[in-house]
Amino acid sequence: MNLEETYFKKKIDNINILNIIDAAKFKNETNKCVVITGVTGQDGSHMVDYLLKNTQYIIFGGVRRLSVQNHTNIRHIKSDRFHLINFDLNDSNNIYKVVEVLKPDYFINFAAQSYVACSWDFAKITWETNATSIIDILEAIKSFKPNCKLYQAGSSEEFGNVSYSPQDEKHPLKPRSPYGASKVASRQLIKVYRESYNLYAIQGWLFNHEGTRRGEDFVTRKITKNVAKINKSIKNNEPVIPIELGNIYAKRDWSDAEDFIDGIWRMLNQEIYNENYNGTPEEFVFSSNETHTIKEFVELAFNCIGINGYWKNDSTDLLNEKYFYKNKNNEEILLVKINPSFYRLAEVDILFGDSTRARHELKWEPKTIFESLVKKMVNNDIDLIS
Ligand code: NDP
Ligand code: GDR
Repeated sequence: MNLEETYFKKKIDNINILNIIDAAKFKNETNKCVVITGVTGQDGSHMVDYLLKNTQYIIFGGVRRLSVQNHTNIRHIKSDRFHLINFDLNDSNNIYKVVEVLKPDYFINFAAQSYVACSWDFAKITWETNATSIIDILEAIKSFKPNCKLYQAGSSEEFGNVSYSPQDEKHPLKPRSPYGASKVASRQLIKVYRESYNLYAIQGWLFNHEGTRRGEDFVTRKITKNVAKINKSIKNNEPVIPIELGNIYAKRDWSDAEDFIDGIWRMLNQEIYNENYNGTPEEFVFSSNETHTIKEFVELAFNCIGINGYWKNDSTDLLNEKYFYKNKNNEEILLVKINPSFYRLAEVDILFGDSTRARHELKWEPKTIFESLVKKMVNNDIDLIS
């Protein structure tokens, strides 16, 4: 049995992760080749779906070596144009080999230590993963495939302690966490390499984007998952376990991840989508242009299961704020309480984007509004536990 037969036989569970040399055998002369890192995560998995649907490209999805696989977000993908490769941002040699051997036309780097809250506990690994490794990617592209287009995932966290709202491309970079600082560093590296070596290397500023594949620690998914559990408990007359949250007054500009994937692809192909393109790629803000508190997200999520709750607070002690509803026996049931261990050492109080430029120049338009996003996430979590 040859490599291809063996591979596709096993591929049914997506368990076969190729070494780079074997992966290169799936390249061909006709189809362009894309490396996407972080494909087990939210954005990477959506980008694979998007490119399989909208292009004929061969896609190599980077996954890191783990003892227990976490392929939930990519398990549905069955395509002979999609292959998994061993990839770890913390290994320079691995990065060089991927670029040298596969010589991709696009390198889309979604891999990151992406959780802001734990970036204080893992400041060094956050820096090495999100910033230092970008030098390796840039060096490898410069040396082995200088016409490869590079997308590096930037963040609204770079704006941090904001100077004005809404934040646009001109807003100063004022990060508040090791995570935010690491994304500012990668932005500067990308700029230096773009200007020094004329690379098509860009880093957009993406505001929070969510969906059914969102990691369960991020606040939106944490809320929708727990709302689904509470819904089940109420239906089964079981005790309700309240959700424990940190700063519910923080404001975020939330969008649907799938809308942003389309925006990233437009940013990577400005010669097609931007009629003002002059040979130098631009970097854009992507946002919903709305901002909401965590508190509002909580209320909307509970509305999706027919609960209109009420907050009780003590203005002298915000940590005492609680969210309740009255059940059919008129008993007061606690749904949400504050746990200070979820507070951050330094908070980004408000993120509120202005994506006017992307909408005009790239003709990008989001499809999903905030209320629909919340409903989609709650319904998905209800389906998952039923
Ligand atoms: P996720 O946390 O869902 O996915 C991150 C991915 O990176 C996972 O596949 C993870 O693999 C992988 N990864 C982590 N460390 C390494 C490593 N050392 N080597 C290789 N792979 C690694 O993030 P999102 O999909 O939400 O975000 C994608 C990118 O966009 C990230 O860079 C994030 O910082 C950035 N971003 C995200 C925003 C958002 O709102 N979602 C907003 C702005 C920026 P594993 O599954 O093994 O852990
Ligand atoms: P964020 O997302 O830090 O914006 O980073 P997260 O959902 O973790 O936090 C958003 C806001 O909610 C507040 N919060 C809580 N957060 C979490 N995780 N858990 C809680 O219990 C909780 N209670 C309140 C936080 O303090 C914060 O203000 C995300 C990531 O995807 C990054 O990778 C990305 O760069 C940015 O969005 C834009």
